[in-house]
Amino acid sequence: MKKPELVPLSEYEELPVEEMKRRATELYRQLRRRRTVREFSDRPVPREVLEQCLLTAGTAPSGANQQPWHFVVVADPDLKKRIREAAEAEEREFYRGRAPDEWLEALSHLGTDEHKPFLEIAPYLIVIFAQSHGIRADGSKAKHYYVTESVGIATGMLIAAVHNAGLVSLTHTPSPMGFLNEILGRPSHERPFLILVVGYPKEGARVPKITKKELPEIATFI
Ligand code: IYR
Repeated sequence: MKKPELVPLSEYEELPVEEMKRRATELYRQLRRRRTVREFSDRPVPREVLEQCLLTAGTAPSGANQQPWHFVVVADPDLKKRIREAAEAEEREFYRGRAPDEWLEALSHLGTDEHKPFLEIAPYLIVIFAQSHGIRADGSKAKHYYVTESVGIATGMLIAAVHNAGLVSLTHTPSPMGFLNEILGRPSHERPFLILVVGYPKEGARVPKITKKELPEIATFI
C-alpha cells in the first residue's frame, strides 16, 4: 500500500457571498445558451482551442484519479468519411427496425434520422474512449473503477468548455460503436463512449424547440 502524500489546497479561492451568487448565476446564463447542434459549417477551428478544451476535460475528477479516458481528435477527411459510412450503416439498422417504437417515438421531436452528414462536414470529431483498465509500466493491467461515471463527467466538462470557447457540439452515439476501434486503431480495452462533433454552426442553423425542466422538477432540498 502506498502512503498518501498530501499537499496544501493552494489553488482554492474563497469568494465573498455576493460574488459567489453573481458567478453562479453568470455560469447558468452562459450554459443555458448551449444547444446541441446538428447543422455544422465546415469552417476550420484552431487546433489550439481544442487542445485547451481537452485539457479542461482532463481536469475532471475520476475513480481513484485513474483518468480512464482517451480522446481521439479526428480532422482527417478520409477518416471522417469512413466514420460517417460506418455510423450511417448502423443508424440505418437502428431507424429501420432495431429501435423499438417507444424509442423512436421519444426521439421524434428531434427530427433525427440515419443521415449523418455532420460527421464529414464538421472540422473535428472528438471520439471519446473509456478505458476498462490501464497498463502499468511493467505491462500488467490496472483495473479502472467507476469508468462510466468518470468519462461522463469529463465529457460534460468538455461540452461546457467547447461552448465556452464559442463553438457548438453534438453528442452523437451511433449504436453499436465498435467500428470506431477498428477505424481509429484503438485497443479492445477502450470502449467508444460517444462522438463529440465540434465546430461552428452552419449559417442559419436551426435546432429543435425544446425546454429544460424547472428547478423543483430536477432538485429537492430537504
Ligand atoms: N443514435 C441515434 C439515435 C438517437 C438517440 C438518442 I436517445 C438521441 O437523443 C438522439 C439520437 C442518432 O444519433 O440519430
